[in-house]
Amino acid sequence: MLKIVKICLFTGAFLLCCFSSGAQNNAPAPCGPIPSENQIRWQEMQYYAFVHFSLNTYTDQSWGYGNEDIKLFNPTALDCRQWARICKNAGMKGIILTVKHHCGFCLWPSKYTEYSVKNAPWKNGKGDVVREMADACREYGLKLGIYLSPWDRNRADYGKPEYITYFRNQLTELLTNYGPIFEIWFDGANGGSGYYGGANETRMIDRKTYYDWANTYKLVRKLQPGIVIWNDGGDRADLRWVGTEGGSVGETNWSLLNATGDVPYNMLHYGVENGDAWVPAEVNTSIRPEWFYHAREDKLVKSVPQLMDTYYNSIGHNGNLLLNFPIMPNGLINPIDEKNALDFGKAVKAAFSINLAKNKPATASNVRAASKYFGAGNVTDGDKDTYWATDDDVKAASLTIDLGRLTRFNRFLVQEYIRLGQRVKTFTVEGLVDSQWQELAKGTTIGYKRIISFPTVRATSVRLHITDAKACLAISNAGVYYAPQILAAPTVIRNKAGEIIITPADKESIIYYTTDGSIPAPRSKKYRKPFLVGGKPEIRANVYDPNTGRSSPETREKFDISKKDWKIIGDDDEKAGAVLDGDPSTAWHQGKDKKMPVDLVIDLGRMENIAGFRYLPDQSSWNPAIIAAYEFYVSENGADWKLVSHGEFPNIKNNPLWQVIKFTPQKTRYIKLRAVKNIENTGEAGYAEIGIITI
Ligand code: FUL
Repeated sequence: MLKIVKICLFTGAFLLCCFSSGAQNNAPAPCGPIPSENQIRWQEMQYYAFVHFSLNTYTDQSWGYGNEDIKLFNPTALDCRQWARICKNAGMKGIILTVKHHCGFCLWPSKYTEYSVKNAPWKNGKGDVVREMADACREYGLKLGIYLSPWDRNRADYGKPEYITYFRNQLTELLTNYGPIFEIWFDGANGGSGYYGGANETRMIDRKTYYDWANTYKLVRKLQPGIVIWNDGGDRADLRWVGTEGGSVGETNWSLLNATGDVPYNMLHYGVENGDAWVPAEVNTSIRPEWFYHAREDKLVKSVPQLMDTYYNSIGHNGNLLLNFPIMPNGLINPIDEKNALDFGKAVKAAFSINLAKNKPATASNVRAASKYFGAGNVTDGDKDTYWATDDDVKAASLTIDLGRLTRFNRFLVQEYIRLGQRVKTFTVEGLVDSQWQELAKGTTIGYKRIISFPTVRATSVRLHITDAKACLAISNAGVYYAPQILAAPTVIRNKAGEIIITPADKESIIYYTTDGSIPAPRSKKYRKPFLVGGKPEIRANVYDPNTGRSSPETREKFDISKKDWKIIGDDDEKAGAVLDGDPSTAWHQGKDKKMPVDLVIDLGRMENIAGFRYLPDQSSWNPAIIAAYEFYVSENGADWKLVSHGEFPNIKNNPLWQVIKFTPQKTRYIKLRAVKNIENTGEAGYAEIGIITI
């Protein structure tokens, strides 16, 4: 009996084997270029960190010139384990460290230069940041990547063939001594002015030939066979830049480029549909406006809603996300950056940890050879190695997932089986609502992962309808999610006309507000559109999610009189309106070609009794036009002026926030803010907003 069972089992297994290997042989042929194993491993990482730390951290620069004093490098609390802990807890899978930025200073004690940590006061020259980073990554289960700037403004031999030997020697040190390196970053900034060992001159190189990338790549791959190479300057590497550091890649995003030829912005941002090389997109962006730390940006750290946008525009668009932390001079990640990154990680988890389509039955309008091996169920089985495929001539088909009951959702996630290339050109997503199919969203490419957002819907089934593809379909995964609303305090502004505009972080949120000083709640007024309110209103507002019954923290704004009748005098530049539009994100600059002082004169339209003024500098980064010293005048007729206040705005460079200046009450119709000095001693004065304090 046992023998019979054994024979049966053996025969069964044999038949199954024949069946599946037969089915496998019938797999779709690859469509165009396909990823290497290294690229697949990299793509599956999805999210990892950049860390910018160098002498720039101590000089408040973004690019060092190459002559910065090594003695400046002396972090008092440097702790790579803090960086690794934060990255790990934020959901990241690795860290890429700027071991040498354009200034040439090396964070490891390289044998080949004196311009490194070995001559810094930090740890008496015995420190090695790369070693500490590698150890911390190992401890926290993160992968390590290296940013080694090809441009070196310190080296005397930069621009000569000898420098290439130096560069490769350094690569050899880095790729030999610090364990496995998952990615190497060769930045595209190349050649220009610099110290160059004291020459202080401009050196240009031929970006295409100088570095002899082909041989450099050979060396890199020999030393680290598992690595992926990012290069924005030279020969095509494994990964591509997306043409912007703003944190997004195109909604249409092919993981393809041409192996040769120039790569203009549109190719970087959208890929090349019929490209002949697999070069997927890495979206690099910083959690602050700049890459290196500047105290003045402490108030400009990206918020959770901003980071979520970045997530949908990178990972949700078939890209990987490389998010930068600028390290502070003490050697740590700033607590605001830490909090926002961790909260962002939690928001991603809250949105994507429950796949409502998991293990749900799926059917398709076509299944390759009508074989179970390529069946629709493969997209909901949670196995990344199985996929639904169609017959060779079927480039449009639909897949329906039965959710089993009325289900609330607002995100659809879909993945192609990229081992066979990237195929899908267009698709729609539909929901079965009240027994009717309703279109929820449309999309173009899919690639490794596409996440599509739409207003919350309640449906019993979801249908992916692929409307066009380059070849038959191979879809490995589909998911349906309900992402809770981002309950961040809304922004409240009052425009020039005196209207109140309230904007939530999440388009779906319901906003409640009050104008009588009471706490906003679901029984308060619901905000629908901008509304006019007179006098000096106080607005309190928050957002509310009826699905969870949770509210955001509130925003409380007290406004002074309306600016409806105000006029900027003596300047007819249309953009000047930005000063009075109530929107902190718009700004106007004047006096670019002038010398200080620069005056901003405003006619208030009638006599007012004022006891102070408010100034908000331009909020964009790296602008010199922030007023540092001022005089403030009043006038009844616009001709005879009286100085009522003067002085400096303390710490405005580092902290460009609202400045509030009070003085003894004055009756006036005209006001004049005179910029006496800006933070860079140039002739330009910039303003995001100007206000007055009336009594
Ligand atoms: C740029 C560099 O010039 C920046 O300083 C920064 O390192 C960024 C990641 O790449 O091209």
